Amino acid sequence: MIRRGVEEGNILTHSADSASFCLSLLLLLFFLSVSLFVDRFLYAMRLHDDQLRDISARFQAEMKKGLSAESNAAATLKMLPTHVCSTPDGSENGEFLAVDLGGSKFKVLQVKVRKEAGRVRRSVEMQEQTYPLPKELLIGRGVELFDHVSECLKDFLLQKKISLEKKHPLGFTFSFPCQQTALNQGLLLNWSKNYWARGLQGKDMVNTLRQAISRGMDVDVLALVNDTVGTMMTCGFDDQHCEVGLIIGTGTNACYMEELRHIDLVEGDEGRMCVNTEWGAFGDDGALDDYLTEFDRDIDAASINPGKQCLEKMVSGLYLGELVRLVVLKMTKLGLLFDGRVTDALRTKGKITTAHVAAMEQYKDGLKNTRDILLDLSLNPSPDDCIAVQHVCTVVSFRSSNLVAAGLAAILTRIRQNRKLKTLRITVGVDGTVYKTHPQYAKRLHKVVRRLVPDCHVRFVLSESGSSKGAAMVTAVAQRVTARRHQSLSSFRLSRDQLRSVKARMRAGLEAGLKSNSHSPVKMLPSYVFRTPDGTECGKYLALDLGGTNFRVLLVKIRSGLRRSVRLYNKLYPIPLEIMQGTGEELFDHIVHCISDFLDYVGMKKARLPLGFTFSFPCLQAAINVGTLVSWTKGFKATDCEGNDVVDMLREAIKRRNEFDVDIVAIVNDTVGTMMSCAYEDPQCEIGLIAGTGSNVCYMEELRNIEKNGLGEMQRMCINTEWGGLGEDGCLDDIITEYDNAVDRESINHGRQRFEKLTSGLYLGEVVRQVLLDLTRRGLLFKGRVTEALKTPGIFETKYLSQIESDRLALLQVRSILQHLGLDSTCDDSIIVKEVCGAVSRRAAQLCGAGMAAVVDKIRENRGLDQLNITVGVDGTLYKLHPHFSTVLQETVVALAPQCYVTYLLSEEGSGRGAALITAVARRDQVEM
Ligand code: 0WK
Ligand code: 0WK
Ligand code: BGC
Ligand code: BGC
Repeated sequence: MIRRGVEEGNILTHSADSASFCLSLLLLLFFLSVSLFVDRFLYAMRLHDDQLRDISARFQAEMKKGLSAESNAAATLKMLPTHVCSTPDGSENGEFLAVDLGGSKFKVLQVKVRKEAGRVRRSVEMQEQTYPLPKELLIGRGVELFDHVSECLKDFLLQKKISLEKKHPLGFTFSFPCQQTALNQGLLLNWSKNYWARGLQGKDMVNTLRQAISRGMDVDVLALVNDTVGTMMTCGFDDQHCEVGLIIGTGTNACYMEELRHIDLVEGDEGRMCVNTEWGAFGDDGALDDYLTEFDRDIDAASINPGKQCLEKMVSGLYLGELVRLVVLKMTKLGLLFDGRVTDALRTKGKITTAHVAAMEQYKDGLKNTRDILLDLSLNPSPDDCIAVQHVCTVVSFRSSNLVAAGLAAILTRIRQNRKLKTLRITVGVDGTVYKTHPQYAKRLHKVVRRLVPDCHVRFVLSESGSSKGAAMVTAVAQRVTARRHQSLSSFRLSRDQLRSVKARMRAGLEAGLKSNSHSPVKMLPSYVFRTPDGTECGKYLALDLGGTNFRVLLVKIRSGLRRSVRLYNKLYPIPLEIMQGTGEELFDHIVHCISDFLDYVGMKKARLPLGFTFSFPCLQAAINVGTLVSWTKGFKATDCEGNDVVDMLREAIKRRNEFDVDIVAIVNDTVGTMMSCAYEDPQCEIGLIAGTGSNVCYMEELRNIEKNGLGEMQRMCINTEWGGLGEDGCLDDIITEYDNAVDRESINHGRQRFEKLTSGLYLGEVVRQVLLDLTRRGLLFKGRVTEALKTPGIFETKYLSQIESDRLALLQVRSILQHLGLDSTCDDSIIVKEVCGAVSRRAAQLCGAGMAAVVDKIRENRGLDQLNITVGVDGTLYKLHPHFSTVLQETVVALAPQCYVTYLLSEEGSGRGAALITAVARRDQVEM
C-alpha cells in the first residue's frame, strides 16, 4: 500500500485508525528516506518534464533530419519508409502465414481473416507456435538462422496439417532496421538487441527468407514489416484511429503515419505512409550525452553493438535489468548497500533481468520479490536494502517510460502539426514484454505522455495478438493489389502450350496463304525475288524506304569482286500524319519532292538512276516492279491507293513534277530488303524479320509450294508472309484480351492486322495505356485518378516501354517518364507500370517467336532436314532498342523449334541496301533476258 501511495502521491488517505496511522507514517518516512537517498544517488536518471520536453524537441528535430534526403544519412533516426500506405480498411480477407522474428519469442502463425455472411465485423482466427531460437544462431551464420526459420515454418505446416502444395501468402515481421523500396523488399541496415548473425547486413531479407524457404514449401513472401508496423496494423484492425505503433520489449521502437510529401526517400506527394522511426538509435550522435550516466556507458561498452542504439539501451527490456544490476553493484561497492559486501552473482552480467525489475516493482509483493531476488544473488539484504533496490528499479524503469513518453510526445506533436489540428485524437498500438508485464510501466507512460502533450487525446491499445495479425493485414493488402494486378496481367502470360498452338495456327496460316485464291489472313505475297545476292552485284542505285519510323531516300553504290562493298548516302524525311492519311496523290507528290531534294543533295538529278522502292505494306506483286497495294497498315491511310499499282502511282507523281526521271526497277517489302541486305553479309540468311512500327517476316519458300501461277522455273522465291494479318479470322480470339480489342477498336484499321497489333511498336504502347487505364479505373494505380493524359491515345509511345523496362532504370526514372507524360505516380505505381510494360512486351516477343518457329520449321520440313541452320536478317526499332524483346523472341524459337539453329543478324544499313541489291539483280536479269 505504501508503495502505491508513494506512486500516486496520496499515501495518507489509506490508513484506518490512530495506532496503525502512526505505524504507517513511520513506515512512510522510513520508506521515503531510503528512496530519497537512492534518488540522490541516481539524480541524473530522474528526468523532470522540462528535460523531457527538451529531449522531445531534440527528437522532433532529428525526425525532420531523418525525413529529408539531404540529411538522412547523418540522422540517427532513420525514418525508414515502410510502403504501408493505409491502416486496415475492412477489405482484408484470406488466409496468411506469418513469421515473427526479432522479439523475445520467435513465432510462426497462420492468420485467417474472414468476413462471415450477415456479420459486419470480420473475424480473425490465429494459430501460432513459438519456436526456440538457440543463442548460437543469433550470433552465427545468417543463412543458418534463416534455415532454422524455414525448418520451423515447415514444422508448423506439418503440425497444423496445412498443405505444403498450396501457395501460401506470407507476411514476415522482422524487427530490425530495414531499408525498403517496396513492401516485399528490405535491406538489413544493422542488427540490434542480441542479434549479430553474420553475412546478412546489406542483404534483402525477403530474398534471404525466400531462398531458405524455397525447398519443399510453396510460400509467397508478400510483405516485410517491422514489429512496430505490425502492431499498429493489428490494433488498427479494431480501432481506425490507430496510427502509431510502439514496442517496448527486448528492444524499443515506434512507427507512425507520416505525410508522404514529407518523406523524401519515397516518391509521391499525396496521402500518407507509415514510417519506422527506429528510435532506438536516438542519441547515437551524442544528442543524449548530457543525460547518459556512467551506468549507461558501461551497458554500451559491454554490449555487442557499442556506440549504437543509445536510447534503446536506456529504455528496453534487454538492458533495464542490467542497468539495475550495475547501479546496485556500484552502490554496494560504495558500501551503500549490503554493507558493501559484493557477491560474484552481483558481479555477473545479466544476473538481474527486466523480469526481475518488474517483479520487484510489483505493488503488493514487490519488496518480498526483491528480497527473494537479492537472496538468489547470494546477497543478505536488510529491509532498507530491499527498499533501496526496489527504488533503484523504479528510478531505472521510470526513466525508461519517461524517455518513451518524450519520444512519443515528439511523434504525436508532429502528427498534430502535420494535420494542422488544434487537438489530435489518436490511438497508439503497443506491444512488448516491458509494457505488458511491468506492473507500473503502462500507467506511468500514459500519464507522462498526457502531461507532455495535453492537446493530444491519446488512447493506448495493447496488442493482444502480437504483430502478426497486423502483418497479415499488410499481406492481405499486398495480396489484393498483387492479385488484382496479376489478374489483369495474367491474360498476357502465355503458356508453352498456348505458344505451341499459336505456332500451329501461324503454320496453318502460312500453308493456307500459299494456296491459290486463298483468303488466309496471312497473305503470303510473292516478292519475285528468287535468290539472295551472290556478290556480283554492282552499280549506283537510288533507293526509297517508306513505311517504317522514317522515310529515307538513299544513293547506294555497290562494288563487286575483290573490293566488293556497298556504300550508302541517305537522307531522312518526315512523313507528316496529314500526308500519311491524306490523298494518295499528296503522298506520292511528297515522296517525289523528297527524291528531288535528295537528288539535288547528291547532285545527280540528271542521272536517271535505277530505283528500288522499299514499300513496307502488303503488295500483291505480279513482277519485281509491279505491285498492287492490298491494304494500308500501321499509321497510313492515304486515299485512292489501295488496289492500285504503287509503282504506277510513283511514276505518275514523278511525271507530275517533271524535274527528273528514274528507272523504277523493283518494289520490295522491308522484310525482303532486310533479308537481302543481311544475305549480302551472310549467304545463309534466307529470312527477313521486321519488329518495328509494324511486324512482318519473309522467307525463301520452295516454288513448288506456291500455288500462284506464272512464277517461273527457279527453285525458290522469297515470300512476304504479311503475318501481321493473322487473327483477322478470329483464330487468336482466345489469347486476345479486352485491352487488345480496345486498341483495335481505336485503330484506323479496326479488325485488321490483329497479330501485328499484339506484337508491334505502333501498338504496344497503346496496349499498355489501356491496361493502365483499367487498373486506374479500378483504383489500383495512380490513386484511381484517371487523368486526361491517361485517356489520350498514343501518349504512351512504345519507346517508353523500352526505357521503362531497361534494368538500369531506377524507379525514379520510371517516375520521371510518367511525370513527363503528366502522370503523377508513387513508387508502387512505378513498379506496376514497369510490370505492365514487361507483360505486354514479353507477350509480343513470344508471339513473334512462335511465328518465327513456324517459319523456320516449315523451311526445315520443306527441305526434308532433321536440322536446319539458318540466319534471320532483322530490323526494326522494337527489336533493336527494347532491352528484352530480342532475347525473349530467340528463347521462344529455341523452345518451339528445337531442330532449327537460328542466327539473328541485325541489319545495320536498313532495307535500302537490300532494295538496291534486288534492283541490281533485277536489272541484270532484265539485260540477260
Ligand atoms: C510481440 C510481437 C513481436 C514483437 C514483440 C516485441 O508479436 O513482433 O517483436 O512483441 O516485444 P518483445 O517480445 O521483444 O518483448
Ligand atoms: C528499317 C528499315 C525499314 C523498315 C524499318 C522498320 O530500313 O525498311 O521499315 O527498319 O523498323 P521501324 O522503323 O518501323 O521500327
Ligand atoms: C529494432 C527495431 C524493432 C525494435 C523492437 C529494435 O532493436 O531496431 O526494428 O522494432 O527493436 O523490437
Ligand atoms: C506491313 C508489312 C511490313 C511491316 C513492317 C506491316 O504493317 O503490312 O508490309 O513489312 O509492317 O514494317
